[in-house]
Amino acid sequence: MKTIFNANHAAHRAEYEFFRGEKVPAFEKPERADWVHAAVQRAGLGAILPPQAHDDAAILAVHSEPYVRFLRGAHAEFVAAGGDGAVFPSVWPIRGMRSDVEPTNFAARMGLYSFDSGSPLTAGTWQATRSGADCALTAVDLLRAGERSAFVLTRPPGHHAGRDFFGGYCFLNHAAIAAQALRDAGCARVAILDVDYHHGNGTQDIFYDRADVLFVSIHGDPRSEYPFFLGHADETGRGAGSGCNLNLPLPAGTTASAWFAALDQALARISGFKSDALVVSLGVDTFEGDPISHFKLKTADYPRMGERIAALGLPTLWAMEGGYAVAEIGDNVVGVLGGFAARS
Ligand code: OKP
Ligand code: ZN
Repeated sequence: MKTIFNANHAAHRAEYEFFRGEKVPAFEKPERADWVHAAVQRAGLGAILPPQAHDDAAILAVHSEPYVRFLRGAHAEFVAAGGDGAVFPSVWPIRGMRSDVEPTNFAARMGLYSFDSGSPLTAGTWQATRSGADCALTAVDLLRAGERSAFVLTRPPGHHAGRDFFGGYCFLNHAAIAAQALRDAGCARVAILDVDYHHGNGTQDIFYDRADVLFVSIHGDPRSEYPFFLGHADETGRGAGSGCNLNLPLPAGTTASAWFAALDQALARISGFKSDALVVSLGVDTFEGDPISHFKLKTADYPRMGERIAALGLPTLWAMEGGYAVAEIGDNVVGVLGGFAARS
């Protein structure tokens, strides 16, 4: 399996984030991608390639133009106004307020285009996530050329980013960009499987009305786990997309046996959808040692995850999402990908 590595990932680097209002050292840090990169090399998973440049069309197919324009210029705008370091939102248009009028005030636009204050926007954030999109599109090109699978190794992650908002460390939704690009390349149906500990609210938001993209997610129950306000089992899709969204929330503390039972349910639904390709949002924050998550998977469980997913027999694009247990993230990711490759 080839890996498309985003060398620009390190341009996104924050000293700290806000967690429940407290300033804490950032969990989503450059070392994460470097550890995975080293593990891919060590395991001999396959060639590690740089991304090819792609234009904005595929990004604008899933994100709104005003959002992309804002994101691209946001940090420069902050600096021009005298700001320095990372910028955080501070005010949001809650229920009953207007989201349809774009304010001129910068802080107000930060809030219009975000849903939390846990996602530092730094000088290199746009460059990092924009290169992540190029990685995702390069991986799509590889699948189009007949590769069975490809791994998008990037950060920051993407699955919390919606059509017109950032949050949860995510800015552009690389998995969604890939899924849409696969559709535009001729796949009639695409399935997305999100195995990150956190519900992929952004991906669900982007495809919720659509019958051509199935979204299936296994995650910590949002009643107690981030992102809290989406990811419940009764969210099944809307309009033409009714029945094309499956959430499998599990309680904090869930161990491998219950997690793999949910995976079987997820895979049965994907199999019945008869898609032409699969995109996996690959977070390994389901690991027992993850500092911000509460499932109990062990390193030895990850190869089995890849093996089960391989049994679908679909061209598969893997997009890196979460995983914050720095010492083990590489082995866990390569465990999944190696398990998949061994059965492909
Ligand atoms: C991103 B991904 C932790 C607070 C939680 C948001 C978590 C985003 C997870 N200090 N902040 O899904 O792994
Ligand atoms: Zn996560």
